[in-house]
Amino acid sequence: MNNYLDVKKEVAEAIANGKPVVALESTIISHGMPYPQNVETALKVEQVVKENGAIPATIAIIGGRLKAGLDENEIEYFGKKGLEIAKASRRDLASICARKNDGACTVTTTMMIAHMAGIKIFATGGIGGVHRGAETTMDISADLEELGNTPVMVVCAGCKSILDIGLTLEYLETHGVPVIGMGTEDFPAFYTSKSGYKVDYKVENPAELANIYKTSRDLGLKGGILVGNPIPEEYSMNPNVINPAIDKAIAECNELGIKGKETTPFLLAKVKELTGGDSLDSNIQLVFNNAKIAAQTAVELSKL
Ligand code: PSU
Ligand code: MN
Repeated sequence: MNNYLDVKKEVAEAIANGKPVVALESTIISHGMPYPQNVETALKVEQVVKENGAIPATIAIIGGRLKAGLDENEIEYFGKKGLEIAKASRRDLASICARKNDGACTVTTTMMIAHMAGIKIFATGGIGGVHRGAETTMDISADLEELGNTPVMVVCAGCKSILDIGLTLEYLETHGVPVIGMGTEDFPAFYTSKSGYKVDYKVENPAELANIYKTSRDLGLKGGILVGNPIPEEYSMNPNVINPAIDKAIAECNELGIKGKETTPFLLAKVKELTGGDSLDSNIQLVFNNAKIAAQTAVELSKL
């Protein structure tokens, strides 16, 4: 297959036998949450995938090796090292592998490595997108480009309004990426279930998601599919708390002149700081919820 790729034994066996597998990202471990909650959450997410009938494959780069599936020690290593591990997007992949460095995989590189390994379904928290003010900064996440090119289904809780959600959806439309709402007409906004923007199609269950994915592959369409799975009501945040925190984080980011790959981590950390533990708890719960839907979709897909 590929000399840089290591597929964990149980993941490789599942793929070879057409059994359900779900990819999980590692930027959320190293950069998205503090230690030790990041490790606890990463292990629990794997547990949720298993409870719902699929094999988890957390994806990362270790010593220049592309890893499809980590063991507990490797997850602990990623959680402990945290921000010391470089965030790896598409443009970083060759340099990180050539130098035998570690890399925390974003949605982009998780999709790439999942696809190399033959994994079709991926669960995460939120995706990157078109930043507010992108009409002058041109700051658009590589995640959107990857969704346009790589045939992996990404189950997320929408995107945070640190982004321009309307422009993010426009960009996805241009690149031919279907945006599907899991049980909703509204594209979710991560901490809250509604962004005010509509999805392209609403589905009622994971079997429908599996059917759309399979049909997309049968048609030979090249890109991915984005699923917006709203945060469960009991964990959703009060918009009057979260929105001012997001506005404040963006204002500070602009004042400090933060740019490029630092923008998203800065905004995420600032929002967390301003909203305290509440947003962390919501963040953890929505990832579990996405892992469940992704696993159930992978199970349905394995029957088709
Ligand atoms: N948005 C979130 N949570 C995240 C990220 C984005 O709400 O954890 C992470 C993901 O790994 C995503 C990456 O793929 O940030 C996007 O970074 P950028 O905007 O620099 O492309
Ligand atoms: Mn960017």
